[in-house]
Amino acid sequence: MIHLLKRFKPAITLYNLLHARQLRHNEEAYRTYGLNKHLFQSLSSKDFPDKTSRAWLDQQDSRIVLKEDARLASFPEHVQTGILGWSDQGYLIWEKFLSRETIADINEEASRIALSGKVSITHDNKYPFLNRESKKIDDITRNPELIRLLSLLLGKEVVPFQTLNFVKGSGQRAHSDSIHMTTYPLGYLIAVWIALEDVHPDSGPLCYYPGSHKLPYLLNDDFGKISTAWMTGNRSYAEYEDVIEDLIHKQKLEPAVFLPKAGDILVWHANLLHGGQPIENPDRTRKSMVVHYYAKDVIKYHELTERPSLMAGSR
Ligand SMILES: O=C(O)CCC(=O)C(=O)O
Repeated sequence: MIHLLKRFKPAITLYNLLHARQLRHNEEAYRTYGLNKHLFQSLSSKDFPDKTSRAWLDQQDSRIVLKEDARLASFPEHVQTGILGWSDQGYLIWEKFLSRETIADINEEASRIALSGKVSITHDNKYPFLNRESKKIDDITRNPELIRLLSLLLGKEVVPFQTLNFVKGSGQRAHSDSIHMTTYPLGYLIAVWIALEDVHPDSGPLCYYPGSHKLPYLLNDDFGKISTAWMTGNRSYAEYEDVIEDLIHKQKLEPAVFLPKAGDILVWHANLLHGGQPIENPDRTRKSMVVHYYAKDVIKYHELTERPSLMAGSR
């Protein structure tokens, strides 16, 4: 019953009406991109004319356009290499980005909030939106050096949307974040994975598929999730994951495994396939935090659920 209600478009509109203030961030972007819908209505890729990324480093090669760019020199040398390889690889790693003291602070804040029961765990292993509960965590998401890097990669101002904290590995199957957090034009999401402890290979590390961001974006229609005037499409998330798994086999993509030290970060592209490796030792923790960012001035929504994104404190 709940499942049907979540797919019923008038119920989505009602839910959105109750969260009207958090939808205002889309107002100007609807005008900019000529979207003739009300802010409260459901939204999916069917409402847009194309599935092309307009992010500048998808349209041009970072190795060419950033080689002589003065902004490059302000980043550590290994990060400069990552930035230059962005168009080709779809990810970069920044080692020792956060100090051990900052990591200890985040871990302390995360445990404090978890123990307080203020935020409930989702999908068995994720604490969402701890940035709304802790100024220290929120400050990390707004770290000026990080924002400078992400804005350079997207070619637009970025805003944090969501944090996800993990104590253990996610064991999540491979996916592109653009099925969950979607933009029009496409390509304007970017994510940062922060190691909150040294990651052990048995703990279910993050894995990712270098170069997979260049594959076409796989959205609802591409796995048969077809909506009607009244209902959003009826396909499960597992069916999406099956299609991605097939794609990985067909394209013979090889995963890379991220085994960072505490404080290292990995930044990934809106369409880079990634997931969590199986957990070999369930006693091991894998403390980590993901921050998802949108470009500020694009349309932000959730393709899977066909809802516009709610941005707390927007405008
Ligand atoms: O940390 C992981 O294992 C996966 C996280 C992830 O897929 C995500 O946040 O999009």
